[in-house]
Amino acid sequence: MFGRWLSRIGGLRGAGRRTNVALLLVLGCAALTGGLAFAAGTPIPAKLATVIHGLFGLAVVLLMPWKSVIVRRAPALRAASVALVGLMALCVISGFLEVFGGYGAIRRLSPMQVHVGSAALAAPLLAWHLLRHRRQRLHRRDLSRRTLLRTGALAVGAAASYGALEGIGRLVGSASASRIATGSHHLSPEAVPATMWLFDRVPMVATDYRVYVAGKEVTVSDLTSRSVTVAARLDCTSGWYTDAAWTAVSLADLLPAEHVAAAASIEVVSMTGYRRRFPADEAGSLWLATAYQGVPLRPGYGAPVRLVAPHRRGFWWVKWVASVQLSDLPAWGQSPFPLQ
Ligand code: HEM
Ligand SMILES: Nc1nc2c(c(=O)[nH]1)N[C@H]1C(S)=C(S)[C@@H](COP(=O)(O)O)O[C@H]1N2
Ligand SMILES: [Mo]
Repeated sequence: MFGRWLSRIGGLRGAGRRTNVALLLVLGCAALTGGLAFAAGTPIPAKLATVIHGLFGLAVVLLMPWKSVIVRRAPALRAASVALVGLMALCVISGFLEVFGGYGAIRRLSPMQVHVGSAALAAPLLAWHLLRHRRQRLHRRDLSRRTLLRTGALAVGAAASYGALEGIGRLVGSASASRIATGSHHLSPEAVPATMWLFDRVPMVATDYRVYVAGKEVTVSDLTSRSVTVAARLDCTSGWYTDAAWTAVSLADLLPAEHVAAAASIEVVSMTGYRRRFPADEAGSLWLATAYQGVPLRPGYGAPVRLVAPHRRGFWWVKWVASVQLSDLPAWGQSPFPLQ
């Protein structure tokens, strides 16, 4: 019955090359906007990226009836294609779990980690899939009124599904209703997990720990004695955020103003090698913290010194800071996301 209804509105029998092209474009845009959602640290760009990402994610789901017709027509299914389907299903299901289920780790994996992980694993399989089925390009005659209408229908379908899901989420009081612009869910300051970006490890810390700030040694007690209390939101891309108070000193108070003015960027390096580079003019909004909620930092959380970067996502908040260096390299001269 449902199938017949679908075939009336869009012609399921018309599923074919154009479905594949549409799916590829939509998947590409989903991956791109997902990445942008991770990169955005401020509310408006973050909201734009997450909403548009949600729309593309839902468009992937809406194309499934057509894609499944193509799959059923195929003479044989390759193992790689079946794995690709499995990973895409995992990606979409974990995406919904993240939005509606809230932050919750199962065996130390959050839905968001499964979501991005499955998308990343699917990428090489998708590339392989495209090589095996490469005669799927767009033709000039595809730019027809009919294609335009179908694209419009897909966009309207995605927007309507998005609106409906958000509405239902609000009505039933699901976690989706209270998520912030980046999509993250609230955790109390005490409940925050010690979080690694990828493969970093908690380092051993010497008792006479020193931080090198523009080449000068600074002790932990030097930092603490110059600190103030900073309220900041730590918003991790694994799907949680917390509002907490940090005891911290501004990099603008530690670095000579004329050197900051002459530099292009500030590189903050961890004892582990993990590092992030910031535009030099952000010095005033970057902080070296030694305590959290009035208590000295704990080992997994960056003790004895970590960065607090209130306007940026969690992966910028370098833990176990070993050095802060001014540099002539531009801030964009780094990988957009850490690799360790
Ligand atoms: C390319 C395959 C991908 C698909 C098909 C996909 C699909 C989805 C879907 C269906 C949702 C739920 C949307 C909603 O109901 O609002 C979602 C949420 C989300 N995805 Fe993806 N996604 C993909 C890749 C990625 C990547 C690569 C990232 C990050 C690097 C990402 C980050 C997010 C975020 C942050 C949310 C939560 C957004 C919110 O709270 O509104 N996604 N995704
Ligand atoms: N050296 C180092 N710093 C790091 C990370 C890391 O893996 N290594 N993870 C980052 C990420 S992804 C987040 S969300 C925050 C988490 O801080 P927390 O452990 O205090 O929750 O630290 C950031 N700083
Ligand atoms: Mo994070």
